[in-house]
Amino acid sequence: MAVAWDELIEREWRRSGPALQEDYDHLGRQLKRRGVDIAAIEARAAAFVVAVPSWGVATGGTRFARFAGPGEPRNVFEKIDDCHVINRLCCVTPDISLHIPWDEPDDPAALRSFAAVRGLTLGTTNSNTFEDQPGQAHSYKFGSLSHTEAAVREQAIAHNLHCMTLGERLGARAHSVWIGDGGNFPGQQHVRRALDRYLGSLHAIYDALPPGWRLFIEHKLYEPAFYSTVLNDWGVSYHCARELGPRAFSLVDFGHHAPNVNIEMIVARLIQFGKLGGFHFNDSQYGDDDLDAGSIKPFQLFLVFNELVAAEAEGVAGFDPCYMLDQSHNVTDPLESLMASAVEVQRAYVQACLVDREALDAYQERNDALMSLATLKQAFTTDVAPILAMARRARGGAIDPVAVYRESRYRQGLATERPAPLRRGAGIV
Ligand SMILES: [Mn+2]
Repeated sequence: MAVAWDELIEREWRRSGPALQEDYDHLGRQLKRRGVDIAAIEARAAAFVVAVPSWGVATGGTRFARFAGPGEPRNVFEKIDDCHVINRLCCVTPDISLHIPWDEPDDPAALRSFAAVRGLTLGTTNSNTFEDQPGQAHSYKFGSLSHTEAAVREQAIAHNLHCMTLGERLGARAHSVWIGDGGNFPGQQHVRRALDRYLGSLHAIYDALPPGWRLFIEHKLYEPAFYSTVLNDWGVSYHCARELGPRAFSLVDFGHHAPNVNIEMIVARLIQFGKLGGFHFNDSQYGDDDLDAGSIKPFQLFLVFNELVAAEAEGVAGFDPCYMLDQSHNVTDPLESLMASAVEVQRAYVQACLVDREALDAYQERNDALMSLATLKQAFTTDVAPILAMARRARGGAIDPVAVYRESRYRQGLATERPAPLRRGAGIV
């Protein structure tokens, strides 16, 4: 669907540019009083990158139902087109995380160049051994990499190796292992043996990791298994990453913890132990709700970035986290949710860049609890929207990505261009 983005963006600038400039200049003076150079912060905002998942541009669902929207992408090329619109407007998502086999291309080289001409890369592959594919020899109903039967484990290992071979042709640099292994009933699994089998399978995958690649594993306390999971928490994830070797890292998905778990503490510890691989951003009220990043607990998101920016500032060795959105958009236009979420994640990063670290260190040394929090709150309550908008503007993006997207009527155009048969049924993605 061809849209005259430049024209729309210029029209927006004529309409909203003067007010933005005024807000930006005012914020610049305010930050200067705090000893902060707004241009330097804007440069950091502009350098920030968060990947979007290929599967995220299609409408998600719950165990109850899925309500497909108009103009859904029908193949991976249309998904890349949608990802391009997101990055075109918010300028923060040039990388795509590809799910195999949902978005497996027949011709990897063609997909890679299709993405490249749109300024996009395909940085990570994600395996799927939590559902059966047509014609598959063995079922994953009772697990994959940790299955009791060696033949099932071997099939799951082979799929992961296939993902990495494909990823090399796509220009990827990391592989993320997805599993649904676990038990639905107490006693169903010998939990220690299941973990031993999982780790054995992971070793085979790790040994085949292409040069320069990183391997990511992701803990989750429940779902699809509802009583126990093989990689149930960050401790087990850390243990496995350490057992595997220096190129294996733990991912933190915001929805994969019990309510009230202090996620920023987990992040700090993984940084400290050199095993933080990156993030799957989303937000959660009860469990793995897959709500939009920053929609429920923006302060938590900020506190996580506070740990990340501190590690960056202190030059922690090997610190190089990979950021990705991992959400299921059930009631919104996925493109709008992804744009808004990318901006929320970038906002938390920029707010964390405003923390007066020297002052915070001094308050911490003096055990001044109240002023330590006040230092964080000063950064968190600063409205950095003008910085984010100017960073987008400088790179040809929109001041308000969602407003320009709606004005473009891109979605309405797709409804005609991509007629889809009515797909019933439930499903997370
Ligand atoms: Mn995830």
